[in-house]
Amino acid sequence: MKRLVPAIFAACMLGWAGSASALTTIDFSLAPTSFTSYSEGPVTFTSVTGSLVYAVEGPNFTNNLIGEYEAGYIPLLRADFALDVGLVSVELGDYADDADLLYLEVFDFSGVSLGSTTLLTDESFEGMETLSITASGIRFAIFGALPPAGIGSSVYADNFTYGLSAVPEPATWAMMITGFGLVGGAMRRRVATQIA
Ligand SMILES: [Ca+2]
Ligand SMILES: [Ca+2]
Ligand SMILES: [Ca+2]
Repeated sequence: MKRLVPAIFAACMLGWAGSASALTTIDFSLAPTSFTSYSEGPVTFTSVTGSLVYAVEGPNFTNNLIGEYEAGYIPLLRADFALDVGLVSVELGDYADDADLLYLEVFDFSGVSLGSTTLLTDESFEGMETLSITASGIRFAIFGALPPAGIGSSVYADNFTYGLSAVPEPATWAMMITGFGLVGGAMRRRVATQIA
């Protein structure tokens, strides 16, 4: 029993850590060539303006998403989650024909921003950069490129990654409660032995 208790306790802690670090990446190899809404698992991709989104070859030579470009607005993409998410990461990139202000922002279920990040690439940049945000209770993300006048335009998006919030799942909770109970029981027995 004395060896078993630390082992169960360690297993509980590993289970908790495991639920926080499980990441899923969507590489858009299964996405249709163009769509207004596309779901993969618990994630649904749309454009913020309701326009078409294309799955085309990007600067990393695999399928990327890119918003339909129309003069006068900057196409932004949106990902909605069917459950709370604790991490969002996306690769954004472009070719060397303009400067881009890469952008990722995450929101809770009521639309309150939980964090945002940007990265300015210059006109000579060609390729992909990774933007990521960790926060609890993420329900949707908006990503692409922001305007300042003169820069900003479409950018390509790929390898959209999300991780579930760091909340122990029911099975983990059950294991933890059992583990704490065993630890408590062992401690009580140790106290009883000392008194005797
Ligand atoms: Ca891809
Ligand atoms: Ca560019
Ligand atoms: Ca661009």
